Order: sequence, then structure tokens, then C-alpha cells
Amino acid sequence: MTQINEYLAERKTRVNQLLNHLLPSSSQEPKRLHEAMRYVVLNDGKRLRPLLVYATGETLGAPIEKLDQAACAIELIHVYSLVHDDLPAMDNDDFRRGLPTCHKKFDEATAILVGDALQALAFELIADLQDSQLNSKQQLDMLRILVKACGSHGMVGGQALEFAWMEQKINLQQQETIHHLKTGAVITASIQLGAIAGEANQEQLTILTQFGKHLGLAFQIQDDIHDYHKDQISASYLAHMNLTEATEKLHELTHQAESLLNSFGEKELLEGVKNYAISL
Ligand code: GRG
Repeated sequence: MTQINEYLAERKTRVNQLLNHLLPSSSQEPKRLHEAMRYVVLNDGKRLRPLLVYATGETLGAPIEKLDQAACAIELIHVYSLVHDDLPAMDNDDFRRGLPTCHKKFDEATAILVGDALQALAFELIADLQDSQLNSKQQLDMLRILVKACGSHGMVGGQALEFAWMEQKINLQQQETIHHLKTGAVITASIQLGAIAGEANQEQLTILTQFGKHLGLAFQIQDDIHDYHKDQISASYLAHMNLTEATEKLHELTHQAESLLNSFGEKELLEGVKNYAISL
């Protein structure tokens, strides 16, 4: 195994163990809710967003212990969005991460509550950080980043726009707005959380935020290309350009993301996570 793959595997194991430890036990009431929370989180997710927290923070020299809560919090937010996105009122999906979706395995009411509880737990993790881990300003900055990424100017806003524009023929710019909000906001937030713990200066924060935006869009275009190969549906990005153009756009964004990292002495970790996220 290469060094970077070892790093990714180690951090993935770490976040899985932490999540297992911090999620309420299913023997504790409300048992069904806790069982469902554990079911949706503790499985074979790629843990891309926690890996971005660790890679960014560690690139900037933050000790790993200062990154754990943020890494777990962002994964909880991500899983909440998947659970709600799978609901009949949203995408109405039967499978997620190779398993029956939460509302299929349990029931719709439980799936709604699971999403709500995971989101609350994510904020609790950051709010409960001790002074020995992060100072109050860093804690508040992290809360602000998470709140904004989740809300109507972030992930939920992206989902709302997708609904609002569903019946219209939208242009490429509108499609990119949806992607930036729905997928990009949480990916960018992951990087910013790591940057806060790593005490990034303003210039570094700006570069990392830009890196996050490129990575988020590239990740979504890649997902669109995979979907196209799977069932030949020209949805999302591929409703606006052909496969060759979309692949070129993906290359271009990935290249730009890579160039942004050049100002960092140690860029191997972030490059490694980028390559893990985007397999060209
Ligand atoms: C309904 C609150 C609410 C939000 C819906 C973010 C979102 C908006 C929905 C997520 C569902 C989705 C299919 C988003 C597209 C981006 C994408 C490919 C997500 C899957 O992320 P991965 O590949 O998944 O990192 P794993 O399971 O590996 O974590």
C-alpha cells in the first residue's frame, strides 16, 4: 500500500471508530431511533468529508485530536442529508451504500427523525469542544461554517432550488449554482473546518476555499458522468454538454484544484484526498 493510501485508510478507520463510540447505544431509549442512527452512519461510506477535514488540518500542522470532532460532525451532516434525500418526498431511493435506505429498513417517520437527530448531534459535537482542544473563536468559527453550509444558502438551499427549477429548462449557470450549494457547500465546509483547526491565515483560507469549490463541482460532474455510464440518462451536467465536454470540464477543474495547492509546502495529503474523490 502506498503511503497516502495507508494514511487514508488509517484516518477512515479512526473516524469510523469515533463515530461508533459517540453515537448513542441502541439499548438506550429511544431505542429504535438510536438503532436507525447507527444503521445509517456505521457502514461503508467513503468518509470523503472527514478525510478532507483531517488532510487540511494536518497539512497546516494541526494535531489530529483537534480535528476529530469536526471530522465526525461533517460526516453526520452528510449522512443526515443522504437520509432525507432518499425519502419518498425527495429522491425516493430504495438503496444507499448498498443497503436498504433508512425509510425502507425502518419507516418514514424514523428516517425524518434520524436526519434531524444527526444534524443536532453534529452541532453538539462542536459546541462541546473543550478549551484544551480549540479556543472559543475557533469553536464559533466552526459552528458558523457548519450552519451556513447546511442552511438555505447552502445544502438545503441547493436542494430547494433543484425542486423549484425542476419543471423549467435551466441553464448551465443555474445547474452550477445547484451543485455548488447542494454538494459543494458541505465539501468546502469540510476543508474550512480543517483550516480553522490548523489556524490558517486569510490567504490560505481563501486558497483552500477555492480548492473546495473546484473539488465540489468536479465531484458532482464525476457523479453525473458515472450516472450517465450506468443508465445513459443525460441529467444534470450532461443535459448541458456532451460526455467529452463534461470530461474535459472535469479535467480542467481537477487541474485548477491541483494548482491551487502549489502554495502549500506539504500538499500530498490534500492531493491524495482529491485523487481519492476524483478518479479520472
Ligand atoms: C434533503 C437535507 C437534504 C439535502 C439534500 C446534499 C443533498 C441535498 C443530498 C445528497 C444526495 C446526493 C445524491 C448528492 C449528490 C452528491 C453525492 C454524489 C453524494 C454522495 O456522496 P458520497 O459519494 O457518498 O461521498 P458516501 O455514501 O460515500 O458518503
